Parts: sequence; structure tokens; C-alpha cells
Amino acid sequence: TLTEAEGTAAAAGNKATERFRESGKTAAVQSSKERVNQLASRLIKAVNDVVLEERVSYEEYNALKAWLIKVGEDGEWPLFLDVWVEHSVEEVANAHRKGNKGTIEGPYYVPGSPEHQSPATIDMREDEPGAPLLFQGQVTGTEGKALAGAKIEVWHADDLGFYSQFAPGLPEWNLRGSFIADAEGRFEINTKRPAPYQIPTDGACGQLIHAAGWHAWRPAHIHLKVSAPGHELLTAQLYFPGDPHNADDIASAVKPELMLDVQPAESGTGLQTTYNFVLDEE
Ligand code: MBD
Ligand code: FE
Repeated sequence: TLTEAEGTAAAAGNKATERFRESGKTAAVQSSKERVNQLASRLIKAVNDVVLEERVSYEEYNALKAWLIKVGEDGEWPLFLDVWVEHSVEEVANAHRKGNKGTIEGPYYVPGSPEHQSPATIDMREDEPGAPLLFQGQVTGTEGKALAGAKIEVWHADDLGFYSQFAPGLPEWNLRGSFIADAEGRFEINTKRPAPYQIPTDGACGQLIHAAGWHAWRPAHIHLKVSAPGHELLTAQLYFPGDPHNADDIASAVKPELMLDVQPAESGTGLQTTYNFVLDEE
């Protein structure tokens, strides 16, 4: 049975914080004094510029202080940074790519999802709600070479917008899986169409969204990591045409190149879509 606290923003936020700590992502951080001085000085100056230009009051300053404390208490630093900052970091990191566009990872990736040889069905509940979606395609290099045995890791929210391991009551690996493509780099994954997603509204990030009169929505999306030996790992998301939030994603992570072409399934039930990935050589 669930405790009341399990379904809260703080519960999801603190899980995301824990996952980030476990991820090893900070191990290789570059930290010359010159670089830290440059970045920290510019960031502090940018904040001071806002204070001076906007004539920020003590009341506003203390409201900011209280809010920043709450972001930490709710474990929402991963959420805050991934929603409002990661898209620029991703833009810098992937500007050189000739193959597929990437986009942000977000706070809800978990490594080590159950591995399947394609074609396969992602782990889901027997009564998993939502339209069946056959997601298929091919992974190639930038010169068109098929990447045999490429790995496609998929994770997405369910029909109510919940991610397993961050919302209560879902099987551990629900709607998360790793799929190995065939000898021609082709894959076929059976899943469900995810729903539009609202970031948690009852924590610090939700408080900001409410106070600023913004909305909390991301369009429906499928997260992916696509990899093959000798090629750069691609982190991306794919989107569904017609979603009302494709044009105003709170996380600024939609790109026209990441839009799916969704059709009625040839099998007669549900939907199907084909999306081909092009990975840059390392
Ligand atoms: C998500 O599902 C997501 O993809 C991002 C970027 C932020 C919050 C929740
Ligand atoms: Fe997401």
C-alpha cells in the first residue's frame, strides 16, 4: 500500500536527485580555476544585473531565497535544471552532429532496463491503458551503413503521464526497455502511445509555474538512447504530430526533425510509426 507522500512532487524529485547522484555523471567534471572563475563570475553577474535592472526588493529577494531552499528540499534541482537549462547545454553538446538531432535526457532516465532482441514488446501491465503503438525503424551511420546490433533504449510515461520508478504503484520497469536491432540495424518495438505530460505541480517548480502564470505541460514524447559500437550515443525524444504542446513545451525540447509520422497500424489495431536513426561516427 502507498503512503500519502509517495505520489508527491517531492517524492519524484528526491528519486530523481538520488538517480543523478548514482549516475556517475559528475566524475569527469572539468575544473580548472580559470574555467570555474569565468563561469561562476558570469553567472553571479547575470543575477546581479537582474537585481539592479529590475530594482529587486528585499521581499522579492527573500521570496527567492525561500524558493531556492524549497527546490532543494523537494529534490527538484534535476527537474528545474532539465526543464529550464538542459536544452541549451544539449544545443552546445550536439552542434557538431551530422546525423540525428538529439534533445534533452530529462530527469527520469534509468540505466539497465530489461533487454530484448527486436522484434519485442516493452514491459507493461496486462491492462496497460493507451493506444497500441508499433515503433519501427533502422539505425545507420552517417554514410548509410546499417548498424547491426544497435541498441535502442526506450522510456516513456504511461497514459496518465506517470513514469515508472518515479511515480508510485507501477511495476519497476513499466514502459522501459532496451532493444537490440537485427543484422540490418532494424528494430520493431511494441509499446503504447504515451500521453501529454505535466511536470509535478505540487513542488517548488510547480509553485514557480503557478506564480508566474505559466503552464506545466510537455507534449507527449518517447525518450530514447540509441547506441552502436564506434558511434556517438544519441539521446533524443520523439513527438506526436498535432499535440497542442508541441509549440510550447515547457522544457523547450521539441525539434521539427524529432516529429513522428503516426499512421493507423497495418495490423488493424492501434498505431504504427517508422523513424530511422543516423548515428555520427566516433
Ligand atoms: C519529463 O518527462 C521530461 O521529459 C522532462 C524533460 C522534464 C520533466 C519530465
Ligand atoms: Fe519525459
